[in-house]
Amino acid sequence: MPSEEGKARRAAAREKYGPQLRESFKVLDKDGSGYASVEEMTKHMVEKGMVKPGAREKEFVKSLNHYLSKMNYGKSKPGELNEEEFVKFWADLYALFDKIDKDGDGAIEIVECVELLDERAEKFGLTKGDLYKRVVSFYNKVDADGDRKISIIEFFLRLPELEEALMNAKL
Ligand SMILES: [Ca+2]
Ligand SMILES: [Ca+2]
Ligand SMILES: [Ca+2]
Repeated sequence: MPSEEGKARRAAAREKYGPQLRESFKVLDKDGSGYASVEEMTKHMVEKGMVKPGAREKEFVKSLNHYLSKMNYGKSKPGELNEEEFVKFWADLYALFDKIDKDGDGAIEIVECVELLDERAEKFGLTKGDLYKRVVSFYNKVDADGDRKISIIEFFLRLPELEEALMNAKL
């Protein structure tokens, strides 16, 4: 739901991450089509070492497709993003991530997760203890490399699942 606060956050993220995203776009659009395909984006992430080839790569493709179809991005060409759409897509993800990453160190620590969900405990009819247990178990799943930090990529890979869990109050 678009709110003034959310709008401001997304605008700030576009400003902050725009230059590096435009830089990435130029590099990854290997065929010079002016569009970033799922394949080009995935390849780029693997080349940069942000996504491990194999199972993680498949998960990345799955998340990407999920959002490309769901969020009405890639309007000018189905399944691909032009430069503006690309910047918007990833900056919006950063905006969401930065909102949870309260201390701004570029990673989501468990305490930041708990803070985020604290206010939902009541809504879900859970005690804080219950909620904490569930957060810890979900956190460990998201934190695939086990370094006790959720990176932007780990976040992206599990976001569809997290959203579903929140919607169905299963978390
Ligand atoms: Ca291309
Ligand atoms: Ca943090
Ligand atoms: Ca991690």
